Amino acid sequence: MIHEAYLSLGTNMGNREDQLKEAVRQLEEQKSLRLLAVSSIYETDPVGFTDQPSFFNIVVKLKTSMTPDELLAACQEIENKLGRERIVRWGPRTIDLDILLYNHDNIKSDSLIIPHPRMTERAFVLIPLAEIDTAITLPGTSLPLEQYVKNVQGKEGVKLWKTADAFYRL
Ligand code: PH2
Ligand code: MG
Ligand code: MG
Repeated sequence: MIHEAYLSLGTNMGNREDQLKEAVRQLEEQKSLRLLAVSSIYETDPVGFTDQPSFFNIVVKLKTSMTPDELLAACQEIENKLGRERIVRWGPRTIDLDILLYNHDNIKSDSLIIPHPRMTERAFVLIPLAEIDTAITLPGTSLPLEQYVKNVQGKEGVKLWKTADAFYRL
């Protein structure tokens, strides 16, 4: 079975563009996964704990034969790999890979909640997601993605930092 999934990637330490590039490259190297789209890079104000540097965020779309738990493990492995390097170079963990959507599934397990529970409120997720796919609807919701994007427009200082073409070519 081939599944379609979307991931959100974020980083706010070290060389943010290099870390995103390296994470995307490592996703591309996975045998049972194919990247279908990579968004532009957005520079975004930190959400939640605000006393920290601004983030770079992207969203990627992919096809995979992995189960959600296998995909989560692959994401965590990439976080660890980049994290290990960062411990040597710059200290703390600097990349986060979150599964946003997996097919149209609603998943609640001890390890995973899909769709990502806070994604409909987060401009740093919705704006890059809408860039690669405006037409999707989110499972368990009645509004189209566009409507959620309208609701968060102008929040969280989401600024286009580098276009998809200039950032990463698949
Ligand atoms: N990730 C968080 C918390 N806050 N803020 C922005 N702008 N971007 C993120 O990726 C982000 C955040 C926790 O994972
Ligand atoms: Mg996160
Ligand atoms: Mg995470």
